[in-house]
Amino acid sequence: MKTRLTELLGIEYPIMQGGMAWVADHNLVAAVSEAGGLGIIGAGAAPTSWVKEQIHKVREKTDKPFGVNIMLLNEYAVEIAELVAHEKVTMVTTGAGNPERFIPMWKDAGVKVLPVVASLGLAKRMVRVGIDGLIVEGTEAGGHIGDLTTMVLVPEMHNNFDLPIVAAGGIYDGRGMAAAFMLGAEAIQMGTRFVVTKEANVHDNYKAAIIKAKDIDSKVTGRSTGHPVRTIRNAQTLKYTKLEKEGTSFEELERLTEGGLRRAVIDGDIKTGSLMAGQIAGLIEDIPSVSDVIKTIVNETKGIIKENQKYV
Ligand code: TUI
Repeated sequence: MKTRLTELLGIEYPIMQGGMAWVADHNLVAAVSEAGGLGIIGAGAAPTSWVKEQIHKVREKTDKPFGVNIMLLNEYAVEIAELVAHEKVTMVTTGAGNPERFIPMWKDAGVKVLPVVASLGLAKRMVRVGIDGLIVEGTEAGGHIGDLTTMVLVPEMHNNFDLPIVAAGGIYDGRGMAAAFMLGAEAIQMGTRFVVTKEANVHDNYKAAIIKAKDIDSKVTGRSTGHPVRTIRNAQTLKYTKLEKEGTSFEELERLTEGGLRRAVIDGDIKTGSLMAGQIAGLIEDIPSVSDVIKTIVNETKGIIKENQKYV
């Protein structure tokens, strides 16, 4: 499975692991990279020292390439951006904002830059500054999201740029990976699928909630405040939706969800925690190892692509 992205990043399979806050630590990242994909540390809201420690711990476990995701709302985003350049991490991804101002520094350090985008306008600005590829994330994804689906966004970006595209949002098996290739992507990124693996340091309650989730359990809150977040519905989303309808201020709504992801991932509080997960939560039924996830999806994708030859 050679694509421009396996070549660019020096990886065996065009499969990346989303840089999820509180979830994507050295353990998960090293497991994904060791299995031939690309693990990505999720800096989330963490301080710079935590990210530095994770980079060093991944390097103790594997000599394979890996990346760092910088959530741009993090108060230490500037420092973490500098750390990534200093450590010469293979690649950096960004979320929840515009990383334009950091791009020249990363390029000078030889760090590959693949921002996560959810709309064409932002992608155009970044391409002008000079990036190596785009992670195109549809609204099916978990956590902080945009409006458009993966099905529409990937061809939209493919029409506009001659850059390798990573499709994200709504992918968890070989059918999704093959479909992403058909839409013009040259790699996929998965988040929720990697949350529910043996290696993910995530509370068992969280993994169980994803396995239990049905199709309609995926909810988006915060559309009215301009900060839409997809989670699995629980007492917290119910309360949030009610307050949102009543026109509660953004600040008050923020207070309700503050620390919610930590509560869910670390404490296993599935009632008032933010159970961020993509729409595919409804389809996930098992807790495999990371290497089984990667092996299975690669085999399924190859099988589906061969099988579809019958149509031509
Ligand atoms: O970033 C993500 N997913 C995330 S970040 C996160 S932590 C968080 N928790 C609560 C509230 C806010 C953040 C959980 N999940 N995915 C990548 C992504 N980026 N999706 C959408 C965007 C995005 C949205 C708007 C990127 C840029 C943007 O534009 C801002 C601008 O400055 O133009």
